[in-house]
Amino acid sequence: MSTEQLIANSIAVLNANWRDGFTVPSGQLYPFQWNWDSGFTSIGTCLFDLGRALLEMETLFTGQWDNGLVPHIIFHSEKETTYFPNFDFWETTVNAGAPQKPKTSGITQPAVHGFVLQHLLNRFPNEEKVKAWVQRLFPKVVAYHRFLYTYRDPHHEGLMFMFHPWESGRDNSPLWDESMDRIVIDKATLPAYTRRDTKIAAADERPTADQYDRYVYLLELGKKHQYDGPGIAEESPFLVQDTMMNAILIKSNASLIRIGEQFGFDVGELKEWQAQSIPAYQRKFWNEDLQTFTGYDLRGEKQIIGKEIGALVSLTAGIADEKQATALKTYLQQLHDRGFYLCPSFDVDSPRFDSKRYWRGPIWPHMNWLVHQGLQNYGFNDLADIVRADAIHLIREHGFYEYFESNKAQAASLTQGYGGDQFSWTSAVLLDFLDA
Ligand code: 2M8
Repeated sequence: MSTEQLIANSIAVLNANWRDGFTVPSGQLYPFQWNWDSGFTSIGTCLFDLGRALLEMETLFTGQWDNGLVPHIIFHSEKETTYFPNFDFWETTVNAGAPQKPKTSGITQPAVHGFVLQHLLNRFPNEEKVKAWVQRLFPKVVAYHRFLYTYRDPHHEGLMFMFHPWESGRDNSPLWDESMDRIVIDKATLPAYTRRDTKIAAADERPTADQYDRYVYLLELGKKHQYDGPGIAEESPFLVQDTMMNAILIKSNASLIRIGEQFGFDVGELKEWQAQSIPAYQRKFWNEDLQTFTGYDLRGEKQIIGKEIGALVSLTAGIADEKQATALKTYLQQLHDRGFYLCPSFDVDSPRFDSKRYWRGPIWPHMNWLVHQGLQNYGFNDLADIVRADAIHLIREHGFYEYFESNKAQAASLTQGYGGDQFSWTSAVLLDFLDA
């Protein structure tokens, strides 16, 4: 397929997934607005419809709570019943500060918004409507970061925690297995529910039934504590400081500081967060044996051992020092040399690696977009080019899927990707990659 055709197809996917003011990740599988998906979508949409890209983010923030939380799903339509858990299951009315309309979930996702504002400002530095948009959203994004540092950092370390794997964006990563295994399910107390995802995507590419029970358990725990109460940190068996969520938060802090300085906002609080977060990340997450950053299990009080895609986002945020960056680069270079597309979402040598199951091994193009930027930050341009080229190749050959096979030998016999089709962030980051 020619590059012109690829661009036309990407735009067609994004147009088909556009609703009234926002973009769904994939029409069938994910029929609402997802938080970090919208950020990546704006990065692609701005290249052919700037007004829509700006509206996407504004619509997302209509779901912001009084405490600052930006929820992971905004259920703009209450009639759509093909997704579980829907708004009625989340019951966010337990928190008086949750909006009545639009209805939302009660957890969050990676804090991409700050760097999305900066990205669009860099692309359109002289557009008055972009500058006005950035200034309108700036206080809302800062309020969201304040939520994370206030409600998600009980020991005031400068590192936020998550209490549900869905918050990480990498729902089913093997990193969460040990924490998830701690959850003892009592079927009698777990509310009855029916999954919808496995009716749309292949069951062997999605989380298992046991994992889903645990997702529901954690949702109920959040609900019991109004989704922001201190009881969450006290009780949750799943309590993790994640490498990627914290790296993205740090990257967005840096963007907000630059934006604030450009437009004359007070950035004192942002600078304080940043001054604490970067050294804390370095101190707590680096693992010398593994030569990578690892998240921290706050409940088990130990590092979460595993080589995984989230650690690579430390490059994007400029957290890694030269030695650490070189180690991360070597890890990727070796995978490339061994016949893998970059960047597999989990350690290909681990017994827990699964090249086709959701977040346990496959390639996710928006992750390539983040890692590509990170490698460029450190001047690893040849490898950055491979990361970009692999994403473009997989989409060109296998279609606009949610994720892709990482093993080149295995991929050669496939005609399509995995998970949902006609996927928004796949199309959006492809547009940005092709525009570079
Ligand atoms: C996936 O997550 C949702 C729950 O949020 C799901 O499995 O139902 C993840 O890949 C997540 O990162 C993504 O934002 C979402 C929509 O693309 O799908």
